[in-house]
Amino acid sequence: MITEIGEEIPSLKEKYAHFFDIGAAVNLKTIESQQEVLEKHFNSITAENDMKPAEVQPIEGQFTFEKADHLVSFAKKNGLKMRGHTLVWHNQTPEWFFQNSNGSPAAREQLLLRMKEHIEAVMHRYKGQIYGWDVVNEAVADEGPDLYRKTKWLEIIGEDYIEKAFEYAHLADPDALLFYNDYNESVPEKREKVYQLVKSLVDKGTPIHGIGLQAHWNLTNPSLADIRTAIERYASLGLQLQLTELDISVFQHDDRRTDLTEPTSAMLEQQAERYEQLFQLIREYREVISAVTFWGAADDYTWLNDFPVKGRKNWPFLFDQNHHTKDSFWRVARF
Ligand code: HAH
Repeated sequence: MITEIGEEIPSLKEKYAHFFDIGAAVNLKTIESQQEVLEKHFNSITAENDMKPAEVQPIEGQFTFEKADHLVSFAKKNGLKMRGHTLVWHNQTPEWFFQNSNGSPAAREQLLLRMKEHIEAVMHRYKGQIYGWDVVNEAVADEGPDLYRKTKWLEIIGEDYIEKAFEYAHLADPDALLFYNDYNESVPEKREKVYQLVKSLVDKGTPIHGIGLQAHWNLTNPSLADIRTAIERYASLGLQLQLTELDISVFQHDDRRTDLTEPTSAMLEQQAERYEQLFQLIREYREVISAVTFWGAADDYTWLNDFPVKGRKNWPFLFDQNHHTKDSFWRVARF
């Protein structure tokens, strides 16, 4: 495909072949509607929702792998790598995990067993097809003095639920790369907590291989300096890093406007500048960053539509609604 100015559109995954994988989160709709862009520019996918506990084990012992299987065969057919998301999380996890049939809270041993069986079932099914997993997602508290987010996992099992999850995952598939994944990961206060948590795992000899920086960012936050510090800090643990859910919202955190039907040109310019600076920075860290996965592929579909503001669209990616390259794309691809 040739642009108006006669320049051929380079493939992002080819441009970045010597740096890191370029991934996209997908679902059953987007593997069809975005097939071309996925095939040309990406060499890795993640299931946006279809491998979460609520999707694969909605009822105890009843596994529903149809959607996940379909995404795995799409990856296979197109020669894409696949990362797994996610095994242990406080969200999109059915209540049955935490309860007995009479409604009373599950005991620690019961919940550990359920965790182990869940991890085994999912990882065994995709062994050899999924190279790495977000084993624990979002276990750190955003604010305040607490290190651990208050969840049922924590409440019932205690702080060692995290290391247990990694141990079970390593037993289930010793070849899989195991990640701790979180958001607000570059905010200094939370960064130090994530560092402390992961350091304690490493010090205990827990099988963990990487940290996933979700990278749900916007046009100004976090600062490049904070992103750099987070990368340096996490890398000092000797683990590999990935940006696992990258998107750059065109709205500031407290912006609630819902009137825009398309992004302003100022937004697009700022976004392009931001993407350029970000990729310049992360190219410096190619030795420690093994993959950069966007939480979507093109602006026609993003989880940020309606979140966190209902009735508001967002345009966080490198490709527009029609899958055409944005300025943001060219600033990432030309270097
Ligand atoms: C992520 N949470 C999840 O990891 C992913 O599974 C989901 O599809 C989307 C985002 C991020 C998050 C957030 O940005 C704000 C509040 C809670 C969670």
